[in-house]
Amino acid sequence: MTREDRISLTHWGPFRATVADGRLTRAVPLPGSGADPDMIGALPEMVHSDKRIDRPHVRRSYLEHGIAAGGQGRGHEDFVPVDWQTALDLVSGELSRVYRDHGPTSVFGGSYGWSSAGRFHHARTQIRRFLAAAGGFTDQISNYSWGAAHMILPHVVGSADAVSTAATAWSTIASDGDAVVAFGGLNPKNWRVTSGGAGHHHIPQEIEKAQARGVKFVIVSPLADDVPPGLDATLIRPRPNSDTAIILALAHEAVRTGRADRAFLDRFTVGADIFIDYLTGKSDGQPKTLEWAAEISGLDLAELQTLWETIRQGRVMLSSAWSLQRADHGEQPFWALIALAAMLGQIGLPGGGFCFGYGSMNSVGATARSGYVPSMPGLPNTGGMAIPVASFADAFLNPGKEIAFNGRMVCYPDVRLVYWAGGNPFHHAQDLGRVEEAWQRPETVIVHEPWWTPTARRADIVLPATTSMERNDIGGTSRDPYVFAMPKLIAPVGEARNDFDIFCALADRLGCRAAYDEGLDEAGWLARLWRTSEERGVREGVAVPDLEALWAQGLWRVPLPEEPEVLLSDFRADPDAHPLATPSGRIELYSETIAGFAYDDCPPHAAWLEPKEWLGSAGEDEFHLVTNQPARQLHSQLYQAHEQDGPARVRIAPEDARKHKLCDGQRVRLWNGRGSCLAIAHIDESLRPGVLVMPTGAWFEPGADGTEQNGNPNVLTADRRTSQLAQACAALSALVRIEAAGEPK
Ligand SMILES: Nc1nc2c(c(=O)[nH]1)N[C@H]1C(S)=C(S)[C@@H](COP(=O)(O)OP(=O)(O)OC[C@H]3O[C@@H](n4cnc5c(=O)[nH]c(N)nc54)[C@H](O)[C@@H]3O)O[C@H]1N2
Ligand SMILES: Nc1nc2c(c(=O)[nH]1)N[C@H]1C(S)=C(S)[C@@H](COP(=O)(O)OP(=O)(O)OC[C@H]3O[C@@H](n4cnc5c(=O)[nH]c(N)nc54)[C@H](O)[C@@H]3O)O[C@H]1N2
Ligand SMILES: [Mo]
Repeated sequence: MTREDRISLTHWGPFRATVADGRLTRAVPLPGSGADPDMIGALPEMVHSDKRIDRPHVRRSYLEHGIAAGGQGRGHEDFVPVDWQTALDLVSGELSRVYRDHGPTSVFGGSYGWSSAGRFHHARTQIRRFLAAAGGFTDQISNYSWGAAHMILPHVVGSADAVSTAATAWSTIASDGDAVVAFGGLNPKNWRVTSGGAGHHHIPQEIEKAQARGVKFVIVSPLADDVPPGLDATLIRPRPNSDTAIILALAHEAVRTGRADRAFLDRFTVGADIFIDYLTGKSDGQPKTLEWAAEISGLDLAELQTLWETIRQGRVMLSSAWSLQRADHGEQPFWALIALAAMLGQIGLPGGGFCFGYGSMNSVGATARSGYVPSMPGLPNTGGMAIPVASFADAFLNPGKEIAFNGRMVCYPDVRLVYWAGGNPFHHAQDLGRVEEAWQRPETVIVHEPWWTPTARRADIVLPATTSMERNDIGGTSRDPYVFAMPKLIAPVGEARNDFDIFCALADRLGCRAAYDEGLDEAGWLARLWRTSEERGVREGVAVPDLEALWAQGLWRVPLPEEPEVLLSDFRADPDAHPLATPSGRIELYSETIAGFAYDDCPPHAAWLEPKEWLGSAGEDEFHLVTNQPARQLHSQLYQAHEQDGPARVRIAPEDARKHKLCDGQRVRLWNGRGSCLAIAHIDESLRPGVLVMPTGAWFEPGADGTEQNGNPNVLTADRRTSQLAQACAALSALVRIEAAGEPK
């Protein structure tokens, strides 16, 4: 029987599914959603891939010897298929042992990762609920996406909303703006994706409207693709990681030319004078002039003068992609951009001020009424603890070590058991050689995965999870005006089970079932979750369909709010009635709190600090490696569905290719002191010389000589944090070398 009437959702967009003989045979983007046909079209291949895990498996020596087997064999040994009963007994036995002998903090269950789009079956939410119910665990704080911003923004503007949930609507740029300066660009590949899946792909139209009204765009990025096609923008290509210097110099220019909006600074900020003393060089002897920034950024002075001319007058939106803060001292470019926006005095006005993430994800700056996509409630992690997200390998290697983190100390736990569901640390973590070493330390590693990912292959016990096609759910994101029903399209592939059902079975064994599932099954939970949306509708006077109607329609378009969002508009309208949640209630250009931390890597006002690795410190033949998000994948997801014709591509500028005698399409090896990987050289006329760009997403596959074979750049990136304040991922500060590689043997 063929059925073609079902709509569902992935993080990369909504689709219409064809199911024949119990298989998903075709998936096409929902018309109007703007979802990428290539990514959607790969779904059948992905769901029915031969990389699916068909039943539970246990690493051979672990099955034979238990924890006495040690962790060295992880990733090298074969697996023995076992039945569910055996696997679940093993897992619950291990959990009980570690809880009994070592306590909850020895169970590492932060399980960072994107999982899948549905809100109920979201694996990371479920594993954290389960481990909280079971007695607590070591969690992970924040994320890889905007970890530095997450920690610095509350000190500066009182909350992290400006990076997590709030943004000035794009529509106000067309209605009120004169110029947009986009640091890190506006790369359309990133709009293919939204956490929770977006029904509406709005940015290209908004940009078109803005351009038609004469809004000027300046893109600041080493890579020309960060300019959306069809946009007539000025491209400025600085050295990677030098943006803070550029932004500070623009702020200095505002002060020097008398353009700085003194009335705004006095009313809405604190610490402007200390910051200005830094800009002028009064406090450190170095005026932050355009010439100074030209030297650091490798730009022509004329380019910086043009940039200043663009923002000097009119309504200006200063935007930064999240990439800028995923680098050494990643807190600084965001703080500096807020400070520059404060100088221009347009924070809180339509089309002006600052914004984070226009270039990073589809739904940022969309006009939508939030709160109608239900979210699965968590449980308190009593007895547990949490470490910064990107510090897990460091923690596995150094139990008992103390690190500074946002004004306090965190002591790493003694991790004995690692439990991951819905993430792929062998994709997302830096310095994978070090992660491999750290991964051997715990006594037991348990992974739920639909596919044999590099992480699943490095587990002791692997439990096959269903994909979102194999269960019922509700999906969407609060920054998008649609909610989706996600009906079960096909039966579970092989013996796969829902993460929720696996945790129910374990909770039964551990005696915490009632705390975990609260007496509800899938249908019960979906009804409970949807009731929260219905109740909100009653409160807000919005007619919300009942669950049955949502199911019948497949989706619901949430009515739009009356006014487009403008970040900090309430504060601007009346800062006394709507103070920020900073100590002063104002935007903090100087933070007493951060001064009190006395961190040498995060001073109390935005400042230029040299990155540890960047072109300014590069030796001859060293390149700055930019590892951006993959165009046709969501991180490592979809890798299994694309034909792989060799390792991933690395872009190189023509003069660099000539210098290293490399031609287009040639196999190359990238290397540094941390590791090496293969790649295919792709000569890119538009790239800034000295920079290599290689997307993440290839499945980690070390070869016999240790060289990673598929082109996973995280063997080269450093396992180093942005600063002691945020302890965030700094993947985008890495120097590497390149050379020709022989043909595969
Ligand atoms: N060098 C470098 N590294 C980076 C970045 C970078 O810019 N540069 N970016 C970082 C960022 S921003 C992020 S967000 C991370 C992303 O890193 P991850 O979120 O870890 O990457 P994904 O590939 O999305 O991993 C999700 C995993 O969940 C599995 N999965 C999907 N559905 C289910 C399910 O229902 N149940 C279970 N149990 N599993 C499921 C998928 O198969 C996949 O293996 O990478 C980070 N790493
Ligand atoms: N197709 C697709 N889209 C995605 C994702 C995906 O996996 N696939 N992942 C999603 C996720 S989880 C996240 S967090 C967001 C991430 O969003 P971002 O972090 O904004 O995305 P990136 O692609 O890493 O970086 C954007 C651009 O920044 C530029 N850049 C890098 N370093 C510098 C620098 O130092 N200075 C300047 N000026 N520019 C620099 C690069 O040229 C790069 O193309 O993307 C989301 N969108
Ligand atoms: Mo991310």
